[in-house]
Amino acid sequence: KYYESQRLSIITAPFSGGQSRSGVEKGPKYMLNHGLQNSLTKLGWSTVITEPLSSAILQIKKDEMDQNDRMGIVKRPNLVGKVTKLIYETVTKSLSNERFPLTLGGDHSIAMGTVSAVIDKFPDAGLLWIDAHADINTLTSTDSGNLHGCPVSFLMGLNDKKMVPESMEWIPGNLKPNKIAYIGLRDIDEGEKKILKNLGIAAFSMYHVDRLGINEVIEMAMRAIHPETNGDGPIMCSYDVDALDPLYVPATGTPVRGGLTLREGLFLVERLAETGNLVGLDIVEVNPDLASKDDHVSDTIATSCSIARCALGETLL
Ligand code: Z70
Ligand code: MN
Ligand code: MN
Ligand code: MN
Repeated sequence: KYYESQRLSIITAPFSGGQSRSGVEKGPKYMLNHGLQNSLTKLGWSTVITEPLSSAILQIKKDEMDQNDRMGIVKRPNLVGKVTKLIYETVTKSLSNERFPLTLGGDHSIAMGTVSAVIDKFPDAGLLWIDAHADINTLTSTDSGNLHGCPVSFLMGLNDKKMVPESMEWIPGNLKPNKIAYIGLRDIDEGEKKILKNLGIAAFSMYHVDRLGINEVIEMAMRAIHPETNGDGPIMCSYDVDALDPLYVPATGTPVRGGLTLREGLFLVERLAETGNLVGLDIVEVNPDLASKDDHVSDTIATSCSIARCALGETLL
């Protein structure tokens, strides 16, 4: 239904400023070195690589990486605001050229840019947030001050306008609570639980995956974000690799045991590909520096590239 001409942009987002562990900015390079572009070409996608942060980031880093970029405990709000705006503009350009945006992170703060751009283009898009974490902390609820734990609150406009730093004022913040569903949750802060509950957000944790099975959970999630059409409508998928069990993705910033199996994690995106409704995909939180054994890096990169290929039709006949 969408992207029938099979055009795609791989958008690199080598950004680590939304959290405190360096190395996650190396994710895109590792995935590209694994041969991701070539494998997508083999699937029939005409693919370009776009690097929104290649030159700008260096200057921005010099300006902002200093200790002054803080708002209370919130770390690097100006840097995150500027970087995510650049990503937003690049995803917007990709979409206006009818190219599927596949964005490679980087930490999950980059989704402020990618999801905002997809919603501009597809106002009725629903968001599937695949993650061990809810990433819905606000500027006041965050305990860590890491903005990769907050992108959903900005996408939904939950933060007090007077508190939002100028650099983040560009975020439309128009995502409605009934347009997001989570899959894979298992490490949620108390403040986040209250937000999810108060807003009635569809949140499928590992409990639901065990109880209902991944197939039923996906169908329920799609129906939650597109209730009027029984699940049929454009879908943006923001995929944090820590949704998967650390067995398959050990090299990530915040591994949490008891996650999705490899097949559950791949089936999820295979099903999205099958619907023809997927209009954008992020793959984030791949951190090659956080491997304690040699094969941890290759396992993590191989799994992350599989997510992209399955989402883009590899296993469809
Ligand atoms: C916590 C916070 C988070 C990923 C950690 C953790 C958020 N809720 N997200 N790792 N990918 O800091 O707000
Ligand atoms: Mn996570
Ligand atoms: Mn926590
Ligand atoms: Mn996340």
